This record gives sequence, C-alpha cells and structure tokens, in this order.
Amino acid sequence: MSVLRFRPTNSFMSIQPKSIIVGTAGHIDHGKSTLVEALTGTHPDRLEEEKRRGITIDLGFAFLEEEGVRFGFVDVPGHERFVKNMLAGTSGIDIVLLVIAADEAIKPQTREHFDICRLLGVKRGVIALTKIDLVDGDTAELVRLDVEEFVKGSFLEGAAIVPVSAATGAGLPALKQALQWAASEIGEREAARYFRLPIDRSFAVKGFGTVVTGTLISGSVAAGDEVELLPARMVLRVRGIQTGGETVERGEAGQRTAVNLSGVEHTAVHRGMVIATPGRFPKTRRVDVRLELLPSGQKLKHRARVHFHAGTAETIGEVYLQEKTELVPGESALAQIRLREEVVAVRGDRFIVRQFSPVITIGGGEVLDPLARRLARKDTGRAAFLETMRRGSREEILRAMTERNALGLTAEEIVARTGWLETDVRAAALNLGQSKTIRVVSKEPLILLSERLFTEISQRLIARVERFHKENPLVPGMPREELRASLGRRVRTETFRAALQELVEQRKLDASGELVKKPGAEIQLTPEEQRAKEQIEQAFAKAGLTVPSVKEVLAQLSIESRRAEKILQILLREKALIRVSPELVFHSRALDSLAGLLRDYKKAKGERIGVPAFKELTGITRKYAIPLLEHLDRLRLTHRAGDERVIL
Ligand SMILES: Nc1nc2c(ncn2[C@@H]2O[C@H](COP(=O)(O)OP(=O)(O)OP(=O)(O)O)[C@@H](O)[C@H]2O)c(=O)[nH]1
Ligand SMILES: [Mg+2]
Repeated sequence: MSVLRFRPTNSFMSIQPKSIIVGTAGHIDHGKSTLVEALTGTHPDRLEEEKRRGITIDLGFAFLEEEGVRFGFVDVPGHERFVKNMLAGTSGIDIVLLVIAADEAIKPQTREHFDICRLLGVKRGVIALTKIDLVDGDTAELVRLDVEEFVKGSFLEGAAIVPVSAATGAGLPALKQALQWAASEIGEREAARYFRLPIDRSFAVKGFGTVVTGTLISGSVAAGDEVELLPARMVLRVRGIQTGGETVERGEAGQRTAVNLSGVEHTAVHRGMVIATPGRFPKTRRVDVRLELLPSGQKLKHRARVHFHAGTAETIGEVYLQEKTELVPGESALAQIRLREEVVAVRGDRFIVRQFSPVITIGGGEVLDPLARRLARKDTGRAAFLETMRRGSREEILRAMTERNALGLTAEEIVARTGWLETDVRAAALNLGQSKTIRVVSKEPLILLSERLFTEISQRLIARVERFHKENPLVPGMPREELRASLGRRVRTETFRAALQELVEQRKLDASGELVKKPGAEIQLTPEEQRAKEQIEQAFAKAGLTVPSVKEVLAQLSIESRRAEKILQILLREKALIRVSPELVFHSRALDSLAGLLRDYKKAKGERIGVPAFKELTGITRKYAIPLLEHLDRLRLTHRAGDERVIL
C-alpha cells in the first residue's frame, strides 16, 4: 500500500471474485509473517522497527488472488504486548490461519489468539504447522495430535492441519488448497446492510490527502458517496477506493479496503473510529451484552473494570453483572458494560474484554442492545428482553423492543439498535401491525407502540374526559390541548392523535372542533342553576341596549360567582348573549333590533351615520355607542369612513 493510485480503471471482469479475509493468529516467532510472504509474495511487516527487531508490532496486509477467490491477509503480531493490535486486526476476519511452529507447539499466545477468535465468533480456520523442516516426522506427528486435542469441541475441530515450511516451500500448495476449501464454506457477507468500516489505519498520500484502511464488514461504498466518521459524527466524501492495491468503483463487504476521504485531516482520524452510512449507526457508552468468561481465566466481580475491545476500538469499561456479584471462569451472563469512551456498535457485534491489570484476555461476548437502558433497581423484564434480543426473530425483537418503549419507537432508533435496513424494519413492523400486537401509530415518520400501551393510553383519554365532565358539569367538553397535555411528555403527539382518532371512530369520544367530550354528554344544570340562567338572560333582555355590567347581574344571583360565571359562559355559547367588548354583554334580540333600526335609518336618511346620530337613533350614551359601532364594523353591518359609518 506504499504506492497508492486512485485513478479509475476500466474493469472488464464480469464475474467479481469472492472476497475473503484471512487473519493470522499464533505465538510470537512461529512464522506467521514469513508464511504470509510465502503465500502472497508480500512481507507484511512494514515498520522500520519491525524489520530491525524481526518481530511484528502492528497489523500488516497482503493479497492473493487464486481460483476466483481474492484473499486479503491481515497479519497480526504474536508478542503478548501487542495483543491489542492483534484484536483490531482480527475483528472482521472470515478465516483464521492459526500458525503453530512444529518445534515449539502450543504456547501462551497460541491459546490467547485462539480464544479471541472463538469469542469473536470466527467460524472457519486452517491450522498451519510451520517450521516443519526443523523437526523429524515423529515430533511433527506428536504436535499434530496435540493440536487436534487443543481444538476439540471448537469451531476448529476438523479443520485442516497442514505441515508447511517457508524455508523449503513444502506444504504450501496444500495450504492454499485448504484455504480454498475454507473459503468455499464462507457464505455471503451481509451486503444488504448499511456500510460500515472500522478503521485500523489513517495516513496521508501525497496528492490525495487522507486515506483510511480497514476491513469492510458490511454493506458497500462507492467513490462519490457520503460517509459518516464516527464517533466524531462528521460527514465526509469518498474520493476513491482501493482494494488489494487496485482502484475500484465500489468496495464490498469482505474486502480489505482503502478509502480516500476528502474533508478531514488524516491526523483527525485514528484506529477505533468507523466510517459508515450517515445517520444509521449509534455511538454509545452503554451496551447490554452477553458476556462469557474463558475457562482458563480469572473470575470477574460485579463492577470490575476491564479493557473493552470492539471492532478496531478499544476503551475502558465497567461491568455491571445482571443479578450476580461475580462471574466465574467458563460461565456466561447478561451484563451491562459502561464505557469510558463512545464506541460504534449494533446488535450482534462481538467484543473482547481483557483484565484491567495485569492485562490478559479473560472473556468476550455479543452485544445485545447497543443503546441500553440505564439499569433500574426493579427491571424484571430485562433478562427476558435481552434473551429475545439475542435469539429472537426480527418480529419477536421488534415486539420486545416496543414492549419496553413507552414513548414509541422510531425507524431510526430500531435501525440504530439492530443494524437492520430500514426497509426490513418497515416490512416487519407492518406485518406486526396487521397481527395487532404492535400499533403503527404513524407511518411517516414510522412510530411503533405496543398494542398494550396504545390501549392503555386510549383508556386514559376516556377516563380523563369523563373526569373532566364530572368536575366541570357546566362546560360542554375538554379543550383538546388540555387533554393532550394531561398525558404528559412521555406520550408523543402522534400517539395522542392516533388514539383520539380511533376513539372518535369507535364513537367512544366526540371531538368536533376544539372540545373533546363523551358522546351525548350534556350540561347538567341543577334547578337552582337553571333559575340563575333564566335570571341572567332576563336581566339582559329587559335592559335592551343600555345593559348593566356583567358583575352587577351576577352579583344579584343566589349562587356563588364561579358557578354564575360558568352559566354566563353557557348563555354566550348558546348565543343568547353576545359579548361586544370585554365589559359589555348584550342580549341577541337587542342586537337584532339594532340591526333593524339601522336598516330603517338607511332607507329614510341614507347610508351615512355619525356617532351623534347613532346615539340619537338608539338612545344610548357614548359608553355603549362606540363599542357597539365597532362590533357592527366587525360584523360588516357598518363600515367606518372617517368620523362616520357607512351602513352596508
Ligand atoms: N526454518 C524455518 N524458519 C522459519 C519458518 N518460518 C519462519 N521462520 C523463521 O522464524 C522467524 C520468525 O518468523 P516470523 O514470520 O517473523 O514470525 P511471526 O510469527 O510473524 O512473529 P511475530 O509476528 O513477531 O509474532 C524468522 O526468523 C523466520 O525466518 C520455516 O518454515 N522454517
Ligand atoms: Mg510477524
């Protein structure tokens, strides 16, 4: 990768070779890098220090294309001090090439690397017995038996064990053949997922700028795409892509990929960051996981600190065990890990934990929920929920997620937690909506609520309206906004709308206009209130246009002012009384006859009328005349023209 050229090539190959990532593993000096060179022609050690000391320190890369398979090799250091580099290289590999020197057999990092591969969920592998030229046939056979015993019961049981010598070239064709077989058993990568590439290197190339490399673990990326750098949350443009040293239009899952990015300095990007489809992946500092401890390791106490490795990222975590005070070697349990720095993770991602000090690999596991809830003292559903997250079908997981989400789940949130495509989320959601276990509260934006919660909210709405009627017998209904607010902020407006709409359709509530009421709810007046109502109306009817003040009228009633005010409201709502100004209320009949007077005036004297003439016509003082004229203007019965009114 020393000479990077990002010029377009015309690819005339119609059949894409299958891309497979092979990661080496094994003890220091057992011949990993030498073997990679013997297979590919490229020595993976690139650092000056590596060459001087003859050991691998950081990850190295090489490529081999044979029989329609493009192998990308990730060569890792065997030195115990560099296991963390090994971890960054091993996440995302398809096949492990476990290297065991025939003259030394199984050593500590043989075990540790093998454990790591197991915990990371590597499914296939090939075992190379290297330096076969240094031992006799019997020794070689003994080591082989040892190795067979060592991998028994693991994913490597039955894997090819190939004796090789990089010195003589013996066994190399057989090793290539074994890699081909292993590759043929690797299924399709999850190309139909969002693009994600955990970064293992970032550097600058003259004339091109920032280049990052990594194993493309899902989806694909093309030149010109926008990608998001996480956890920085910067959106950047892809200028070009290389894989296996060749410029390509598109990088696919399963390829070692170099991405030329514009918009960022290479120094701002480092191992552990991720580039991904914008807006689809969460960054998190709290993950719910299933954690497994290695049988050979130490026990782990509740709230123990560990080194946490996922993808190429590494941070410190605190382990909160689910209902356990400690986890013993060989056991597994549900746990929450709180992280010191943000990492990118989705459901199903593997991780490794290493003891805080001394630093040794003690376990690992699987992320079940990357956007984990804060731990609550009484959260009885948590264990069952996480089990469903672990093993459930897409529908079961969606149902379980909605059950534990009172606010309603959005498509974005589901995608972020599961890594599924939004189209898949929508399809599953609509399915469940039909089966009536999940309520699709809104399709755009997609909001899902459990049917149970939706029904609960509907019932709360009915109960709230009923209570309102009881507490406000003189008011015909509850203002919509007040009803919405009564649900609190833990209910989305979309949910309120959907629930209310359904209740109206079911004729359980009535929501014409701004008021919500029970169908058939009537204002119930006591005989005393009924009498007061008549008294008020009569007082205004009698007064004609020279009305008394509202206060005066209400003060004469036998009921208290709060109730009297409500009754006044009823008369206003029934339009028996009309409010003309904040202080003045008239009977509707008085206003009708005023309109009649104006019509007669217009016929007799023409359409113009001044304030003095108006006062004379109606026999009222200026105090009433001005508000009344303004009222008539608003009703468009008159129109103001200078000091006069035009009768319309
Ligand atoms: N005789 C013999 N020597 C070998 C063979 N393979 C590797 N060596 C030698 O073993 C030494 C270590 O080889 P490397 O390939 O650097 O070992 P490594 O596993 O990559 O070591 P680290 O990366 O530091 O863990 C070198 O001096 C190699 O020349 C082999 O098949 N036969
Ligand atoms: Mg090496």
